[in-house]
Amino acid sequence: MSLEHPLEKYIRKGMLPHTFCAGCGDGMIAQSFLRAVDELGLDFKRMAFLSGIGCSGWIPSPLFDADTLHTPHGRAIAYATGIKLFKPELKVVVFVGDGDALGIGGNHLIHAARRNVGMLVVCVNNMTYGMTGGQAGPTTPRGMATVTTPYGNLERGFDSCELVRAAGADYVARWTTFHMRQLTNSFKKALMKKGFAFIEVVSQCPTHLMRPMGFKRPSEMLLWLRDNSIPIERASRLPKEGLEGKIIIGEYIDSDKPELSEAYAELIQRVGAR
Ligand SMILES: Cc1ncc(C[n+]2csc(CCOP(=O)(O)OP(=O)(O)O)c2C)c(N)n1
Repeated sequence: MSLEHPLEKYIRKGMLPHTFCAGCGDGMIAQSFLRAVDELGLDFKRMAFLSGIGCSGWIPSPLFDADTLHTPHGRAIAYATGIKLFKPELKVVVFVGDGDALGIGGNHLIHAARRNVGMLVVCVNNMTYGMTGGQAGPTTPRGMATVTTPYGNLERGFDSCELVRAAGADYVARWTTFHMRQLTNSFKKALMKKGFAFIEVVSQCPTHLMRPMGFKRPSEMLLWLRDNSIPIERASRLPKEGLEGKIIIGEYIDSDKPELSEAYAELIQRVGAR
């Protein structure tokens, strides 16, 4: 009997045990993603993985035994755009933190969605700048205590899914680390999309947010994610005031608009034929 985990074949040799903090959601997201790849039977060697600087950047790099590129903070989507246009046959997947995707890298995100570049962006929203010590960021909920907002965050968090949908993405969804089965199914759908796909996963950061949130165990953070989530269908029937501080989960859009690298290839053929 083999004792190897069925997903271990996707992990680069010598990379286990991984370096995530105990109770972090990053390992759960990695597993959910690899399960989707496995269930779809995708060729891992025909995929390119990119990440920025941040805890979530460690999900593909160095963990995944595939082509990975660890880019400067906030720039992974720009590198991914270059890869997709140069090698459109590759499935391009980007793992970024909420600070990376919506803070420093916000413009790259908006414009990649507007151009509908064929890639999947997985935004791990742990509600904080994890790697640098738990500062408040663009998705930190209002009122949440962090090291830079000890009396509670005064700002409203970004709604990344609304933003990316409005910018023009083909597929947008939000789940939490409590919703692993839905997340895997969503990964499967997003991986088969031609255009720009974006999945936000709201996750727990036990190292920096567990105590400020008043919890003793990471599992309590998972229950908090469960209790604060509302399916998008139900949210659409509720008054806006009732949704303050809630995590609206589900699919925001599922469409098939023209994808940039395909349009680019057609242009090259058309101009080349002249
Ligand atoms: C250009 C640049 N600015 C700032 C930093 C410092 N920095 C490294 S990681 C990070 C924040 C990471 O937060 P997030 O993107 O939310 O990812 P997480 O670590 O929470 O997964 C910052 C600000 C950097 N490395 N490069």
